[in-house]
Amino acid sequence: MTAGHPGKVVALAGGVGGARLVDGLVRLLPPEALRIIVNTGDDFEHWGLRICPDLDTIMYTLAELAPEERGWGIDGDTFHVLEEAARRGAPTWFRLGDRDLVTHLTRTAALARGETLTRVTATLCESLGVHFRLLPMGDEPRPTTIVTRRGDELPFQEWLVKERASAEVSTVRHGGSGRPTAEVLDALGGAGLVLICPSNPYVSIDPILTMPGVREALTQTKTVAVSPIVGRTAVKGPLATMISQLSVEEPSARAVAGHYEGLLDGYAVHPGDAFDAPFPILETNILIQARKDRVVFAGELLEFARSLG
Ligand code: FO1
Repeated sequence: MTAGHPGKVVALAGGVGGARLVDGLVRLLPPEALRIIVNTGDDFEHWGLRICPDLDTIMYTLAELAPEERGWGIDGDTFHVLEEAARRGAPTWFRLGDRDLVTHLTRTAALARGETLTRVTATLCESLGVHFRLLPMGDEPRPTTIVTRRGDELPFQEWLVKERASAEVSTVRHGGSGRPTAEVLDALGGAGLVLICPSNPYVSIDPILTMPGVREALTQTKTVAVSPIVGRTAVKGPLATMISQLSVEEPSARAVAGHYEGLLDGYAVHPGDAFDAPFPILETNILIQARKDRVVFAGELLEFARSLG
């Protein structure tokens, strides 16, 4: 463990699953003790706008704007723009709400003025009363591409949303420069604990882990992951099928721990999913769709992490 301040926590997060754990952590840690490094591999251009789904999902969740069950977008948003776009023949497979669009318009304009994604994310969070630091993993695009068994190369959102994750995956490709921001490396360097959120390891956590300097930082810091799988099924999204397609393993909490080979000092799994591991396992309820469960689990997780010494 580095000399990092024992209280400084860094969370690596993707979309809905990561947002829910972070929503619990922010009720227990002050802003100066928590940094959230967010996947930008899902980001894409749509309608001429820069869309950052994972950054927005976490921001809206912390602003208490996200719908509790669905997890993304703004609860109660309207879709008049989308309906008009449909009338004019524009692509509407990615549902952008009217209030959600303000985020995309603001971000796209700021980036066009030369602002960094890190800076515009901070401004957007402040405008929504979110006082925690959301750090994009990098300021340069690092688009995730899904290479299907048929050999097609699909941008992530087209695979996930437009094709409803129907095409079998043969590999996941991370594009772009892959340089982490100084803020990300600074957060990792000073961390006493890194939490890998219950996000999809292949498309939400790997884009972060495969950036230079990140994996090395984790090997020198106490690192605890939360399983994104309960039994044989993913808590959210296409993860279970991806595990069977991308690894020789059956989908399980154990398979995900195997994917993080060598990084974990502890692992939280749902009751019944524990296994023989070279690190301690916390077996507790990890289903935290309901807001009230998020802070309960986050508290148990921090206590478990502290118990690791
Ligand atoms: N997911 C969908 O399945 N369908 C959508 O139409 C959709 C729209 C959308 C708009 C804004 C946003 O921030 C997220 C949105 N998502 C949608 C979710 C998103 O595709 C995934 O949740 C993340 O990329 C996975 O982490």
